[in-house]
Parts: sequence; structure tokens; C-alpha cells
Amino acid sequence: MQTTGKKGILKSVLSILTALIFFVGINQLYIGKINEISAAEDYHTWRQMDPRWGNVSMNGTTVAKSGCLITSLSIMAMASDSLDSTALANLGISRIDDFNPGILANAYTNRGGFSYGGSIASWGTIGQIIPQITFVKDANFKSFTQEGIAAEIKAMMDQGLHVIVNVNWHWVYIEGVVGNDIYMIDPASDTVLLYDEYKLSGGNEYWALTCKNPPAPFNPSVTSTTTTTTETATTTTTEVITTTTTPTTTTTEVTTTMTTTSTTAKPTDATTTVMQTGEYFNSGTAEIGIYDSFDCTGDPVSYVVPGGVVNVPEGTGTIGHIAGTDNFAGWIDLSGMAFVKAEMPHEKGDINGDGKIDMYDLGLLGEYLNSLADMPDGVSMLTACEIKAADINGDGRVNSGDVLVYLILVCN
Ligand SMILES: [Ca+2]
Ligand SMILES: [Ca+2]
Repeated sequence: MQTTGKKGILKSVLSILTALIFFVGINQLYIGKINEISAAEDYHTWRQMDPRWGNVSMNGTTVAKSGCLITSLSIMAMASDSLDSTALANLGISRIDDFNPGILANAYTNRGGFSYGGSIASWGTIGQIIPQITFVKDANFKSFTQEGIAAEIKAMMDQGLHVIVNVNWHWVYIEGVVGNDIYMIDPASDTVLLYDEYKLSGGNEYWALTCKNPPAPFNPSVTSTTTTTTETATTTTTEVITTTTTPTTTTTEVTTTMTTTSTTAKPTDATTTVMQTGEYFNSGTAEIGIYDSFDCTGDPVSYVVPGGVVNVPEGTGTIGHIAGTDNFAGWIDLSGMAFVKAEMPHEKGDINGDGKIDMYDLGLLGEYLNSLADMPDGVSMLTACEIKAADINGDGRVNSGDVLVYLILVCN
């Protein structure tokens, strides 16, 4: 009995072991398969809405909703082969194949790299996480044409810089420039030609960075092939609705671009509404509230009076983040505001840009100076371009010294 019992136990142990070996074997095969898929995956297919990392949080928002810059930076890190062992350690992963936009978002979160609402708090953070990447500059294109913008990007890429461009509040990684064609990897769509997807009015913001490797020589035909494969594989559909409202004055234009991206693999209700960075003014007749919360709830902390201007360097959906002084960070719903189209610099003194220096300019200067004491932080009665023109004596300040110069010019 005892022997039979021992045999029975041995048999059970053996069958468990067999099952275990079989299971481990299958599992290893399976893990091997995942690794294969992961290693073969192309960063060209990385979209912020991807369910694998779309829900990763970014201080009050998610990669799906606000992770276009994080996804663009991730794509750049892969394209430039910048992930060394220090970067992997900082990212908390052991292999490059494990890297994705969600991993980078988590690394930013761990360093307090996002301000509330998912904005990147510091340009230098990317270099702290991935030491082979160095942030070089955040600037605006000087050009207002596709040809000019393409030339500016190409010049930077020829110098070895990687460029990430802000198109209507949405960041895309630039892969190459051929003639006037700007090729992108877009975290929100499969489109490769920038101007096929986005309307750039010029003066757009961009980031330029150096990485381990400069941008690779670009061959559009290779990219097109890759993208076609991707489209078939993920069955991604992109719907773009563009509405342009007729400007209320001759110098302003309101452009709203709404991009809805849906992936058939996993339907998601996340919607990305993108708007333009830059200055907005209150084109209505009522005050518009500025809030200290990302979702513009609660009582406003201050207001933008009709005609008041705010500078919005970033935002999510229709909510813009206002740039002010003293680290002021306010949020405003831009639905009721009009975008100030980027203008060519006005001649010194010609505040309203009508080509003359006259009493109307003096009137605007007076109104601006009188408003200074009452204006909340981040709100102005003049645009940056107008303020520059108002400094008629060129001392870098707009004050009574300029009024004197105007009085001499206008009253003579
Ligand atoms: Ca004028
Ligand atoms: Ca001055």
C-alpha cells in the first residue's frame, strides 16, 4: 500500500512536473512571440491613442488626450537611437524593445515633469531622462509660407537637429523635407505629409533638439511603403473636420481644427481637439473668466475684458493655458476668443499697423498705459506685436517716454 501510495504520489508529482514543463514551454514560446512582435514594431506606427499606453496618466490628463509631444519625443528617441543604458535605467526598463510613449510619460511623471494638465514643465527634462538628447531651442518659424517653413526645417535638419513642430496645438515629429514637402510622423494620424493633414498659418512653434544620431537621410518612398502596411494592419480611420469662421476684423482670423481619431482595434471615446498656440483676444462684449483649474470650473480668478489679449503657448481641447508673469498659470476656454493671426512686425510707432504714425496710435498707447494698473496678470490690451511697435523710442519699455515722442511727432 505504502509502495503503491509512494508510486501514486510520484506519478502525481511527475504529471504536475510534466504539466509545469509543458506550461513553461508554451509560455516561453508565447513570451518569445511577444518579444518578436515588440522588436519588430516600428515607431512610425506609434499613436498617442494606442490602448497599450493611451490611459497612462500625465498629471490630470492622459497620453491619449494630451500626449502628442511625449509621443513625438518617444518617436524621436527611437529614430535617433538615443536610448543608452543610462536612459534605460532612468526609464526603468532593461531593453529598448520595452520602450514606448507610456514609459516616457511615466518617467516624466516620476520627475514631476508635467504641470497640471499634462504640459511639459521644463525643456531640460528630456535630457535628464535620455542623456543623449539635448534640448536646443523652442522657437517660432519666421516664415508664413509652406516653402519658407520647409526651408527652415531643412536647414535645421541639415545641421543635425531633430525638429518637432506644433501644428494647431498638436505636436508632430518631422522625419524629412523634400523640396516643399514636409514629411512627419504624426502621433494622431497615419498621414505623412504635414500639409495634407494640417493647415499651418505660419510662425508655428517648434522644438529643435540634438540626439545621438542626426536625422537619417530621408527617403519618402520607404516611408510610404511602411505607412501603407501600418494602415492595413491597424485599420485606423482618421476623420478631420475643419471649420473656418470669417474674421470679425481685417486683422484677425479664427481657425478651429477638430481631429477625431478612432481605432477599430479598441473603440475609444477620447477625442483630441486641437487649436493654435499664440495670442487670442476677447472679440465679444462680455468678460471671459480665467480659472486656476485645468477644466475651468469653480469661480474665475480673473477676467479678460472685451478687447483684452492673452498669450496661449499651450492647451488641451478648447482650454488654453495662459502665459503670465510670476509663474502665473491660468486656464481659459478659448471658444469665445478670437485667434490673433501672426503678423509681420509693425514699423516702430505704428501700433495699429496701418502704415502711418498718427493720433490713432497715440490713442491706443494711452488706452494701453491706462489699462496697465487694472489688467490681471497675463492679460493685455495690446498684442505683443503692437507693444513692440508702441516702444517708439526703442528703450525696451512702453511708458510716458514714448507718449512724449508721439506728442512731438503727431502734434507737429
Ligand atoms: Ca498707425
Ligand atoms: Ca519706450
